[in-house]
Amino acid sequence: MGYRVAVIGATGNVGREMLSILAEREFPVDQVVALASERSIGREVSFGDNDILRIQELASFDFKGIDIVLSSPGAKVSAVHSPRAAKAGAVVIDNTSHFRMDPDVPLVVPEVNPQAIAQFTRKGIIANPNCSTIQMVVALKPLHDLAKIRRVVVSTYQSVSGGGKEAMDELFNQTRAVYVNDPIVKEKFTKQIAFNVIPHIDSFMDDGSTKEEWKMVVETKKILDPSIKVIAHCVRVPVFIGHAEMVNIEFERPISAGEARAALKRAPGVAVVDHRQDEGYVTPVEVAGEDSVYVSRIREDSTIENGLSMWVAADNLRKGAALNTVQIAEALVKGGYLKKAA
Ligand code: 11C
Repeated sequence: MGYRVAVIGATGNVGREMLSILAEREFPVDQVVALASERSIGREVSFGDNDILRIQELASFDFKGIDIVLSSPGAKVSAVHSPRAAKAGAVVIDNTSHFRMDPDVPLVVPEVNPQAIAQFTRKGIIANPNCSTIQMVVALKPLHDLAKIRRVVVSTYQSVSGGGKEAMDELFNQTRAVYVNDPIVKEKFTKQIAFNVIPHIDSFMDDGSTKEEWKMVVETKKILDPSIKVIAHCVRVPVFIGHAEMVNIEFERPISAGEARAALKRAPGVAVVDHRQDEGYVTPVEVAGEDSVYVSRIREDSTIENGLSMWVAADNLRKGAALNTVQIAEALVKGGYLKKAA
Protein backbone atom coordinates (compact mmCIF):
# COMPACT_ATOMS: atom_id res chain seq x y z
CA MET A 1 0.00 0.00 0.00
CA GLY A 2 1.24 3.43 -0.90
CA TYR A 3 0.00 6.98 -1.31
CA ARG A 4 -1.96 8.78 -3.98
CA VAL A 5 0.25 11.58 -5.22
CA ALA A 6 -0.56 14.47 -7.55
CA VAL A 7 2.10 16.61 -9.25
CA ILE A 8 0.98 20.10 -10.31
CA GLY A 9 3.01 21.68 -13.10
CA ALA A 10 4.02 18.24 -14.31
CA THR A 11 5.25 19.42 -17.74
CA GLY A 12 7.65 22.05 -16.31
CA ASN A 13 11.36 21.67 -15.51
CA VAL A 14 10.68 21.04 -11.81
CA GLY A 15 7.49 18.98 -12.28
CA ARG A 16 9.23 16.48 -14.55
CA GLU A 17 12.12 16.29 -12.08
CA MET A 18 9.61 15.64 -9.24
CA LEU A 19 8.19 12.67 -11.16
CA SER A 20 11.58 11.23 -11.89
CA ILE A 21 12.81 11.64 -8.28
CA LEU A 22 9.63 10.05 -6.85
CA ALA A 23 10.31 7.02 -9.06
CA GLU A 24 14.07 7.00 -8.50
CA ARG A 25 13.71 7.06 -4.69
CA GLU A 26 10.86 4.50 -4.82
CA PHE A 27 8.46 6.74 -2.95
CA PRO A 28 5.56 4.46 -1.94
CA VAL A 29 2.84 5.35 -4.46
CA ASP A 30 -0.44 3.68 -5.32
CA GLN A 31 -1.30 6.24 -7.94
CA VAL A 32 0.44 9.26 -9.49
CA VAL A 33 -1.54 11.98 -11.25
CA ALA A 34 0.17 14.52 -13.52
CA LEU A 35 -1.63 17.88 -13.61
CA ALA A 36 -1.04 20.99 -15.69
CA SER A 37 -2.90 23.82 -17.37
CA GLU A 38 -5.42 23.33 -20.17
CA ARG A 39 -2.85 23.92 -22.90
CA SER A 40 -0.93 20.77 -21.85
CA ILE A 41 -3.96 18.45 -22.00
CA GLY A 42 -3.19 15.40 -24.08
CA ARG A 43 0.56 15.63 -23.49
CA GLU A 44 2.34 12.76 -21.75
CA VAL A 45 5.15 12.69 -19.18
CA SER A 46 7.29 9.79 -17.95
CA PHE A 47 7.11 8.37 -14.46
CA GLY A 48 10.17 6.21 -13.92
CA ASP A 49 11.48 4.00 -16.70
CA ASN A 50 8.24 2.26 -17.62
CA ASP A 51 5.21 4.43 -16.90
CA ILE A 52 3.75 7.18 -19.04
CA LEU A 53 1.24 9.56 -17.47
CA ARG A 54 -1.31 11.49 -19.49
CA ILE A 55 -1.64 15.11 -18.33
CA GLN A 56 -4.94 15.96 -16.67
CA GLU A 57 -6.34 19.45 -16.36
CA LEU A 58 -5.58 21.10 -13.03
CA ALA A 59 -8.53 23.51 -13.04
CA SER A 60 -11.15 20.76 -13.10
CA PHE A 61 -9.29 18.13 -11.07
CA ASP A 62 -10.97 16.95 -7.86
CA PHE A 63 -8.30 16.37 -5.18
CA LYS A 64 -10.56 14.21 -3.01
CA GLY A 65 -8.68 11.00 -2.13
CA ILE A 66 -5.24 12.46 -2.97
CA ASP A 67 -2.80 12.15 -0.04
CA ILE A 68 0.10 14.33 -1.16
CA VAL A 69 0.39 17.11 -3.72
CA LEU A 70 3.76 18.28 -5.02
CA SER A 71 3.06 21.64 -6.60
CA SER A 72 5.29 23.64 -8.94
CA PRO A 73 3.25 25.84 -11.29
CA GLY A 74 3.42 29.66 -11.20
CA ALA A 75 2.84 31.38 -7.84
CA LYS A 76 -0.59 32.70 -8.94
CA VAL A 77 -1.77 29.21 -9.88
CA SER A 78 -0.58 27.82 -6.55
CA ALA A 79 -2.39 30.59 -4.70
CA VAL A 80 -5.66 29.13 -5.99
CA HIS A 81 -5.03 25.41 -6.25
CA SER A 82 -2.80 24.57 -3.27
CA PRO A 83 -5.47 25.67 -0.73
CA ARG A 84 -8.08 23.87 -2.82
CA ALA A 85 -6.08 20.63 -2.63
CA ALA A 86 -5.45 21.10 1.11
CA LYS A 87 -9.15 21.68 1.71
CA ALA A 88 -9.87 18.37 -0.03
CA GLY A 89 -7.60 16.63 2.52
CA ALA A 90 -4.21 16.44 0.80
CA VAL A 91 -0.95 17.64 2.31
CA VAL A 92 0.49 20.10 -0.20
CA ILE A 93 4.21 20.69 -0.66
CA ASP A 94 4.32 23.91 -2.60
CA ASN A 95 7.40 24.95 -4.57
CA THR A 96 6.27 28.48 -5.42
CA SER A 97 7.03 31.73 -3.62
CA HIS A 98 3.36 32.33 -2.76
CA PHE A 99 3.14 30.72 0.71
CA ARG A 100 6.76 30.85 1.86
CA MET A 101 6.50 33.80 4.21
CA ASP A 102 3.02 32.95 5.52
CA PRO A 103 3.50 32.49 9.30
CA ASP A 104 1.07 29.56 9.22
CA VAL A 105 3.04 27.72 6.51
CA PRO A 106 6.31 26.02 7.44
CA LEU A 107 9.25 26.62 5.08
CA VAL A 108 11.30 23.46 5.19
CA VAL A 109 14.71 22.11 4.24
CA PRO A 110 14.81 18.65 5.86
CA GLU A 111 18.54 18.81 6.70
CA VAL A 112 18.08 22.21 8.40
CA ASN A 113 14.68 22.58 10.10
CA PRO A 114 12.84 19.23 9.96
CA GLN A 115 11.04 20.12 13.22
CA ALA A 116 9.03 22.79 11.32
CA ILE A 117 7.21 20.13 9.28
CA ALA A 118 4.76 19.52 12.13
CA GLN A 119 3.27 23.00 11.56
CA PHE A 120 1.72 21.84 8.27
CA THR A 121 -1.49 21.07 10.16
CA ARG A 122 -2.32 24.81 10.30
CA LYS A 123 -3.10 25.13 6.58
CA GLY A 124 -2.28 21.73 5.11
CA ILE A 125 0.56 23.36 3.16
CA ILE A 126 4.35 23.13 3.47
CA ALA A 127 6.43 25.57 1.41
CA ASN A 128 9.57 24.59 -0.43
CA PRO A 129 12.17 27.40 -0.39
CA ASN A 130 13.76 29.12 -3.36
CA CYS A 131 16.56 27.09 -4.97
CA SER A 132 19.33 29.58 -4.19
CA THR A 133 18.25 29.68 -0.53
CA ILE A 134 18.10 25.89 -0.13
CA GLN A 135 21.66 25.16 -1.19
CA MET A 136 23.01 28.02 0.94
CA VAL A 137 21.20 27.04 4.17
CA VAL A 138 22.21 23.38 3.82
CA ALA A 139 25.84 24.55 3.83
CA LEU A 140 25.34 27.23 6.51
CA LYS A 141 23.53 25.03 9.05
CA PRO A 142 26.56 22.99 10.28
CA LEU A 143 28.63 26.18 10.50
CA HIS A 144 25.92 28.05 12.42
CA ASP A 145 25.77 25.14 14.88
CA LEU A 146 29.54 25.41 15.29
CA ALA A 147 30.14 29.14 15.77
CA LYS A 148 26.86 31.11 15.36
CA ILE A 149 26.68 33.15 12.17
CA ARG A 150 26.27 36.94 12.45
CA ARG A 151 26.24 38.01 8.81
CA VAL A 152 26.32 36.47 5.35
CA VAL A 153 27.30 38.18 2.08
CA VAL A 154 26.34 35.96 -0.87
CA SER A 155 26.86 36.41 -4.60
CA THR A 156 25.08 33.90 -6.81
CA TYR A 157 25.82 32.50 -10.27
CA GLN A 158 22.42 31.09 -11.25
CA SER A 159 21.72 28.88 -14.24
CA VAL A 160 18.97 29.66 -16.73
CA SER A 161 16.93 26.54 -15.84
CA GLY A 162 15.76 28.49 -12.75
CA GLY A 163 13.76 30.58 -15.22
CA GLY A 164 12.03 27.55 -16.79
CA LYS A 165 12.22 25.73 -20.11
CA GLU A 166 11.76 28.91 -22.17
CA ALA A 167 14.78 30.46 -20.48
CA MET A 168 16.88 27.41 -21.38
CA ASP A 169 15.69 27.68 -24.98
CA GLU A 170 16.61 31.36 -25.00
CA LEU A 171 20.20 30.62 -23.95
CA PHE A 172 20.44 27.89 -26.60
CA ASN A 173 18.93 30.04 -29.37
CA GLN A 174 21.02 33.12 -28.55
CA THR A 175 24.21 31.04 -28.40
CA ARG A 176 23.41 29.60 -31.82
CA ALA A 177 22.51 33.07 -33.14
CA VAL A 178 25.92 34.44 -32.10
CA TYR A 179 27.70 31.68 -34.05
CA VAL A 180 25.62 31.99 -37.21
CA ASN A 181 25.35 35.79 -37.03
CA ASP A 182 21.55 35.88 -36.61
CA PRO A 183 19.88 38.64 -34.59
CA ILE A 184 19.75 38.08 -30.80
CA VAL A 185 16.13 37.64 -29.67
CA LYS A 186 15.33 38.51 -26.00
CA GLU A 187 12.11 37.18 -24.47
CA LYS A 188 12.56 35.94 -20.88
CA PHE A 189 15.77 37.83 -20.17
CA THR A 190 16.05 41.62 -20.22
CA LYS A 191 19.58 41.52 -21.64
CA GLN A 192 21.49 39.07 -23.82
CA ILE A 193 22.27 35.97 -21.74
CA ALA A 194 24.50 34.11 -24.21
CA PHE A 195 28.18 34.97 -23.54
CA ASN A 196 27.05 37.43 -20.85
CA VAL A 197 25.98 37.65 -17.17
CA ILE A 198 22.93 39.57 -15.89
CA PRO A 199 22.75 41.04 -12.35
CA HIS A 200 18.98 40.81 -12.25
CA ILE A 201 16.70 37.88 -11.30
CA ASP A 202 12.97 38.46 -10.70
CA SER A 203 11.42 41.91 -10.27
CA PHE A 204 12.97 45.02 -8.67
CA MET A 205 11.92 46.10 -5.18
CA ASP A 206 11.73 49.62 -3.71
CA ASP A 207 15.09 49.37 -1.92
CA GLY A 208 16.95 48.51 -5.16
CA SER A 209 17.30 44.81 -4.47
CA THR A 210 15.58 42.20 -6.62
CA LYS A 211 12.92 39.82 -5.36
CA GLU A 212 15.35 36.91 -5.74
CA GLU A 213 17.79 38.72 -3.42
CA TRP A 214 15.00 39.52 -0.95
CA LYS A 215 13.93 35.85 -0.94
CA MET A 216 17.42 34.74 0.04
CA VAL A 217 17.36 37.17 2.97
CA VAL A 218 13.91 36.48 4.41
CA GLU A 219 13.87 32.75 3.70
CA THR A 220 17.26 32.21 5.38
CA LYS A 221 15.96 33.99 8.47
CA LYS A 222 12.77 31.92 8.54
CA ILE A 223 14.53 28.58 8.01
CA LEU A 224 17.78 29.00 9.93
CA ASP A 225 17.76 31.95 12.36
CA PRO A 226 16.03 35.36 12.26
CA SER A 227 19.08 37.01 13.84
CA ILE A 228 21.38 36.29 10.86
CA LYS A 229 21.96 39.34 8.65
CA VAL A 230 22.08 38.51 4.93
CA ILE A 231 22.85 40.54 1.83
CA ALA A 232 22.47 38.75 -1.49
CA HIS A 233 23.60 39.66 -5.03
CA CYS A 234 21.84 37.41 -7.53
CA VAL A 235 23.27 37.03 -11.00
CA ARG A 236 22.12 34.95 -13.98
CA VAL A 237 24.91 33.21 -15.88
CA PRO A 238 24.90 31.33 -19.21
CA VAL A 239 24.81 27.85 -17.65
CA PHE A 240 21.90 25.45 -18.27
CA ILE A 241 21.66 23.61 -14.92
CA GLY A 242 23.35 24.17 -11.54
CA HIS A 243 23.50 27.25 -9.34
CA ALA A 244 26.76 28.33 -7.67
CA GLU A 245 27.27 30.80 -4.83
CA MET A 246 30.26 32.52 -3.29
CA VAL A 247 29.33 32.85 0.39
CA ASN A 248 31.22 35.10 2.82
CA ILE A 249 30.37 34.57 6.49
CA GLU A 250 31.07 36.47 9.71
CA PHE A 251 30.80 34.35 12.88
CA GLU A 252 30.49 35.23 16.57
CA ARG A 253 33.76 33.44 17.34
CA PRO A 254 36.85 32.56 15.31
CA ILE A 255 36.50 29.43 13.18
CA SER A 256 39.33 27.93 11.16
CA ALA A 257 38.96 26.63 7.62
CA GLY A 258 39.87 23.18 9.03
CA GLU A 259 37.07 23.26 11.62
CA ALA A 260 34.57 24.42 8.98
CA ARG A 261 35.68 21.70 6.56
CA ALA A 262 35.33 18.99 9.23
CA ALA A 263 31.83 20.19 10.23
CA LEU A 264 30.71 20.36 6.59
CA LYS A 265 32.06 16.84 5.94
CA ARG A 266 29.87 15.48 8.74
CA ALA A 267 26.76 17.41 7.65
CA PRO A 268 23.81 15.65 5.96
CA GLY A 269 23.30 16.53 2.31
CA VAL A 270 26.74 18.17 1.96
CA ALA A 271 29.71 16.91 -0.05
CA VAL A 272 33.04 18.67 0.45
CA VAL A 273 35.43 18.78 -2.52
CA ASP A 274 38.17 21.23 -1.54
CA HIS A 275 41.67 20.37 -2.70
CA ARG A 276 43.31 23.80 -3.24
CA GLN A 277 44.71 22.75 -6.60
CA ASP A 278 43.69 22.69 -10.28
CA GLU A 279 40.30 20.94 -10.58
CA GLY A 280 40.08 20.55 -6.79
CA TYR A 281 36.63 22.18 -6.62
CA VAL A 282 33.17 21.56 -8.06
CA THR A 283 31.50 23.60 -10.81
CA PRO A 284 27.83 23.71 -11.94
CA VAL A 285 28.22 21.35 -14.92
CA GLU A 286 29.44 18.66 -12.53
CA VAL A 287 26.50 19.03 -10.10
CA ALA A 288 23.74 18.62 -12.71
CA GLY A 289 21.91 15.39 -11.85
CA GLU A 290 23.50 15.16 -8.39
CA ASP A 291 21.67 15.31 -5.04
CA SER A 292 24.29 16.82 -2.72
CA VAL A 293 25.15 20.42 -2.03
CA TYR A 294 28.85 20.68 -2.94
CA VAL A 295 31.18 22.93 -0.95
CA SER A 296 34.62 23.95 -2.22
CA ARG A 297 37.14 26.80 -1.79
CA ILE A 298 36.75 26.97 2.02
CA ARG A 299 39.13 29.62 3.33
CA GLU A 300 39.49 32.08 6.18
CA ASP A 301 38.77 35.75 5.46
CA SER A 302 41.23 37.93 7.37
CA THR A 303 39.57 41.19 6.21
CA ILE A 304 36.78 40.81 8.78
CA GLU A 305 36.57 39.48 12.33
CA ASN A 306 35.85 35.73 12.41
CA GLY A 307 35.42 35.57 8.64
CA LEU A 308 35.23 32.61 6.27
CA SER A 309 34.45 32.21 2.56
CA MET A 310 33.24 29.19 0.62
CA TRP A 311 31.88 28.20 -2.80
CA VAL A 312 28.59 26.28 -2.85
CA ALA A 313 27.19 24.52 -5.93
CA ALA A 314 24.08 22.36 -6.37
CA ASP A 315 21.56 21.18 -8.97
CA ASN A 316 18.87 23.85 -8.71
CA LEU A 317 16.18 21.58 -10.18
CA ARG A 318 16.96 18.71 -7.79
CA LYS A 319 18.11 19.82 -4.29
CA GLY A 320 16.99 23.35 -5.14
CA ALA A 321 13.45 22.23 -5.94
CA ALA A 322 12.16 18.72 -6.76
CA LEU A 323 14.43 16.66 -4.50
CA ASN A 324 13.74 18.90 -1.50
CA THR A 325 9.95 18.50 -2.01
CA VAL A 326 10.28 14.71 -2.24
CA GLN A 327 12.48 14.69 0.89
CA ILE A 328 9.73 16.64 2.69
CA ALA A 329 7.19 14.05 1.52
CA GLU A 330 9.49 11.29 2.80
CA ALA A 331 9.74 13.09 6.16
CA LEU A 332 5.93 13.27 6.34
CA VAL A 333 5.77 9.51 5.83
CA LYS A 334 8.58 8.83 8.30
CA GLY A 335 7.03 11.15 10.89
CA GLY A 336 3.70 9.34 10.64
CA TYR A 337 1.94 12.53 9.58
CA LEU A 338 -0.03 11.04 6.69
CA LYS A 339 -3.38 9.39 7.22
CA LYS A 340 -2.57 6.12 5.53
CA ALA A 341 0.35 3.87 6.44
CA ALA A 342 2.63 3.01 3.56
C1 11C B 1 15.76 31.29 -10.44
N1 11C B 1 15.54 30.93 -8.06
O1 11C B 1 16.86 30.72 -10.43
C2 11C B 1 14.82 31.18 -9.27
C3 11C B 1 13.80 30.14 -9.59
O2 11C B 1 10.90 31.48 -6.06
O3 11C B 1 10.80 29.41 -6.61
C4 11C B 1 12.84 29.78 -8.46
C5 11C B 1 11.88 30.87 -8.12
C6 11C B 1 11.14 30.58 -6.85
O4 11C B 1 15.37 31.94 -11.40
